[in-house]
Amino acid sequence: MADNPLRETAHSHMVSVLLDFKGTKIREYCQSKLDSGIDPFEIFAELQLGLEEIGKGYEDPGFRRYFNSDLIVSGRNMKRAIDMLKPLIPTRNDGKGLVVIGTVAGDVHDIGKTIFAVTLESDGFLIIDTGVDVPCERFIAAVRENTPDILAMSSLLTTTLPEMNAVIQGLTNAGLRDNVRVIVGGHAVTEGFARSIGADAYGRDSIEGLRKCRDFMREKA
Ligand code: B12
Repeated sequence: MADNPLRETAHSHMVSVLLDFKGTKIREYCQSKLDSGIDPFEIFAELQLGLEEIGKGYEDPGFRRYFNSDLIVSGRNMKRAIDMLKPLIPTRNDGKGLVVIGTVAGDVHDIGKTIFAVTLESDGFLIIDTGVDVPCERFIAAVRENTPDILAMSSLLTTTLPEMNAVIQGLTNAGLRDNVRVIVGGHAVTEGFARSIGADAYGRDSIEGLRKCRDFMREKA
């Protein structure tokens, strides 16, 4: 585990909480934030900064060195935070729109996708979460069977970006593309990429994603 910093960083405390192998610090961290009246979504956003720093150190050893084990431990701790905070977020279930969501094939990152799903749920959308590493055919079957208003796909790996294109092509070939709006997001996705594959929208983060999903539903009304 990396505890030999090359450089003290802005988010050192969050990083040490995220890299706590036992998982006790993350619970204490979330509880102390809640006790000071901080909103669960704000806690997610803060922790995301810590994860970004770990990601930076994983890819750039000159910054501060992190390893695969650090990605695993920080991912587990972030999941603990989601498990602890999610029940505190009220869901509205007022049928604002139905969203099928998943992380594309080859990619097992599920934290961002889950936070986006929780954000939508708290705003009144109904969610069908197909999970991670979702093959193209499963996305298409979920759209055919559930006729959602929106299909939301997440990808954190540049290597799995082509999957998003394959799903959109698959929807077109199956005659389903005109009935569903497609939004894409995740660390590897850019606005330009979203446009190039013919997605209807790109969300840089869960708040921008929510705003665009609301726009879809307004246009449909
Ligand atoms: C934790 C982590 C892991 C954990 C994930 C645990 C889990 N249960 O999810 C584990 C250990 C599994 C992992 C594995 C790997 N990882 Co990883 N991982 C990370 C890390 C540190 C954090 C990811 C995260 O959860 N971020 C926090 C969330 C909240 O952010 P987010 O996903 O971007 O989501 C936000 C927005 O993007 C948006 N969003 C997300 N999805 C969607 C979808 C829609 C529709 C919308 C609108 C918005 C939206 O909303 C969210 C909230 O605002 C990142 C670093 C980083 N900077 O992201 C690397 C990172 C993503 N991993 C990386 C790599 C390389 C890997 C591995 C290949 C490592 C390896 N050699 O094995 C494997 C791949 C495994 C696989 N096949 O998927 C690279 C990817 C590089 C690239 N360009 O492809 C990163 C960027 C690290 C780096 N800088 O090099 N990883």
